[in-house]
Amino acid sequence: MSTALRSIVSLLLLLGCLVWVSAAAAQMHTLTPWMQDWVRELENLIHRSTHRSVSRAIVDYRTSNLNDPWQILRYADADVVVLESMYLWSSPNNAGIVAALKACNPDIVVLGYVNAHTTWLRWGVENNPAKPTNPYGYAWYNATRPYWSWTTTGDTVMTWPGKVMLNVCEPACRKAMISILAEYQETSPNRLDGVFWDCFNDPLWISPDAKTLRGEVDLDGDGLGYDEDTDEREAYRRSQADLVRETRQTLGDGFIQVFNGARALADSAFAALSDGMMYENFPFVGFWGGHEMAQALDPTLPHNLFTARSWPRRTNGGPYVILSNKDEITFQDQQGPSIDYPLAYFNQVVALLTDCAVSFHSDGLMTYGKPLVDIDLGHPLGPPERNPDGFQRQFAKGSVTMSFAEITPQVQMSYEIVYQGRVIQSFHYPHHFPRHSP
Ligand SMILES: [Ca+2]
Repeated sequence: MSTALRSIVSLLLLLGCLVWVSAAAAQMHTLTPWMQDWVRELENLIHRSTHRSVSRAIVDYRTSNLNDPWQILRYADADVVVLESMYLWSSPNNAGIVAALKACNPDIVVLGYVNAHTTWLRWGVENNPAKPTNPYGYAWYNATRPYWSWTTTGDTVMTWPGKVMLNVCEPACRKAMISILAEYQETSPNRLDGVFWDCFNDPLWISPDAKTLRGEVDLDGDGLGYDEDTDEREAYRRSQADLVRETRQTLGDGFIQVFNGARALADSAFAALSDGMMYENFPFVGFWGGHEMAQALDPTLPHNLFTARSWPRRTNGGPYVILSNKDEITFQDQQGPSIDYPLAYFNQVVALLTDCAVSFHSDGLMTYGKPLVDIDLGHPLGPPERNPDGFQRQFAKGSVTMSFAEITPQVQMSYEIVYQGRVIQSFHYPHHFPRHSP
């Protein structure tokens, strides 16, 4: 099926869905419980643009198949979507998916997850050169194969299990990486709004799971390990900014670049090169020592979230500053049972205070997620105000109040969200409302 035909079919199915929802909503009492949930969720989606005070991101590294109207509707509900480029540029199932998302939500921003300094080993091994199943990954692997990096004893540098580090200090390496992005952006049925670089750290970060290296990382091959080599560390730092600038030269100023990793969260000059940044595992990346959430909102710290949000560019609709946390805390609540409470709900409160976006997830994985209900307080009436123990902010139809008075390493805050005089969501450990699920 051609891309155009596929898009038309998707849209027709979507329109069918909406008509069905309208009809089904009128007959709600005749539906089974799961169908009632489905109808309510679809109604939420339909009313998306006027019923949400928090910008919503979907950061999903895992979902490979978006090719049905239901999936399109779920993802089109977001303001920003980050999906693995391999599934956008290589999967024939997903051809035209970006156009379908934009047909549902013209304002949606779709970003492709791309490697900032690595290649998957499996992208070379798994593919049959005559018929690669992942042509984008295979092209990336081959284009960057001359630029693998090595240790002082000749071992391959891996920064993540199965991911080889590329020598991004080498201009030709960056050129090869960018040429693959440009090629697939130009030729794929999916034209992205930009990329999500994973990841930029300073100093170089290597996953504890990948630390089986023999010898020391030696990007410049001078026999001196990265940790002792001042020039090498500076070259690596400089290469990250160069990669961003060179990508902008090739793909244009309007091509969005969002950074993952800790560097932009503390380095304002580097963040200023971006269109946004993600706090992965917020607030546990970017803030160390002491209570991380209190640090994130401490106006006396130079990299506090109120300040850091102002660092990225605004020329492409941003800044796209995303608070992501896939984890949950488990505790006995007011009625005794053990419950799992997503940390994303604390982050949603922070987003209401700071105008950041929140990414919810599911099952403790970096995949699709959403809050049970969207918070609809209308527009903010001003900036947040400090109260004795935390912050509050007034909105046209309600308010949000949070406090650090009773925090523990596990409990990030207490909070209340009020809509038209009524508490609609709250957390006062171990009490929470709504009780069955936040
Ligand atoms: Ca060296």
